[in-house]
Amino acid sequence: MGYKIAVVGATGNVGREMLNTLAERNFPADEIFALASSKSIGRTVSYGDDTDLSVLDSATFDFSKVDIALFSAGGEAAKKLAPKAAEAGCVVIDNSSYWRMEPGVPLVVPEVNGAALSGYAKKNIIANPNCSTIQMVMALKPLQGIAPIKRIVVSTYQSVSGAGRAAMDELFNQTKGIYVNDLPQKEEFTKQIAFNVIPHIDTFMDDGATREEWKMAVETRKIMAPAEIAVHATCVRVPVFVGHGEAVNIEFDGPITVEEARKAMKAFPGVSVVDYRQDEGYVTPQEVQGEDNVFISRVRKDPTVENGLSLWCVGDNLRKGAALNAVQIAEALVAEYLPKK
Ligand code: 11C
Repeated sequence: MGYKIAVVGATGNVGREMLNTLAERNFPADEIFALASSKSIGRTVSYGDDTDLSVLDSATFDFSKVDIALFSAGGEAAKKLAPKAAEAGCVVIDNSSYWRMEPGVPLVVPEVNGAALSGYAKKNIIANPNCSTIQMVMALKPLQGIAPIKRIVVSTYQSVSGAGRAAMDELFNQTKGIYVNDLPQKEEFTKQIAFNVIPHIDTFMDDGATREEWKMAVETRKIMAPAEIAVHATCVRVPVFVGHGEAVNIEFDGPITVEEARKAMKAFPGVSVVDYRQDEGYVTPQEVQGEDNVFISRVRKDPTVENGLSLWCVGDNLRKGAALNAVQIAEALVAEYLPKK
């Protein structure tokens, strides 16, 4: 006997990665349902090496048939369908931003604040954080144990897969088009993404920040609570297919050495430190595609403040940044909270 699982948004970048991750990690599933909007009915998606699942309509699916529903179907589905699924009795793990800041909805990175899961039954919904937040808090949590963190200034270098499959196609087609002097129309990005970088992810807010930048601040504070960390982010899209990079500058309320920081991050589950001050002694986004861990390099003192460190952090935004973190939440749920099957 195992659990019955639904993946909602199963044809998208993250949905497909959720199915891969469930299969790869031998999640104790009896039955898996691949769900998507009505326009994907009739398609199939892979689950593991030799199973194809037919895509079913998420709008008409009976969620009382499943124990856990992993949602990666965007904000509208999260708003309308997630409460319906949760009321039907299954636990929803939602990858959109819709529920993240809702009181009573845990926002969880299991290695960082797994204990927050205990509050899941209030709404039967758990939120998966934004990919750029997840990889940053994985680096911050072990450091917080050495000296309290006061302030973060972070610049992100985010791959196009964060914006979906059509965005990946746009990078590919623009790159090809430039070589043959036939540049396709922009559709997914506001400026050319091939051979360029775009300092604009998600919509603009009244204070001039983008929502992606705002999310990094508020989500970090919710996950790292009760620490009240100030976060100032600049989020930038770069012409990389998979893997986000982040340059993180951290100001502490007490002393911390580079050696202490490296040692603490190395010991933290899900984090690898690759940091040699020589050619190739650091990790780049291209190297982390398909990797589960968050990789830290370029740890160094920031001499311009009393207790400051800078570091470079990279992660696969579709795995730890999305699908893997959601599956790890599901694993923690079955290990500690759901009835045994
Ligand atoms: C990006 N981080 O790279 C975004 C994708 O709030 O879940 C995920 C957006 C979110 O475009």
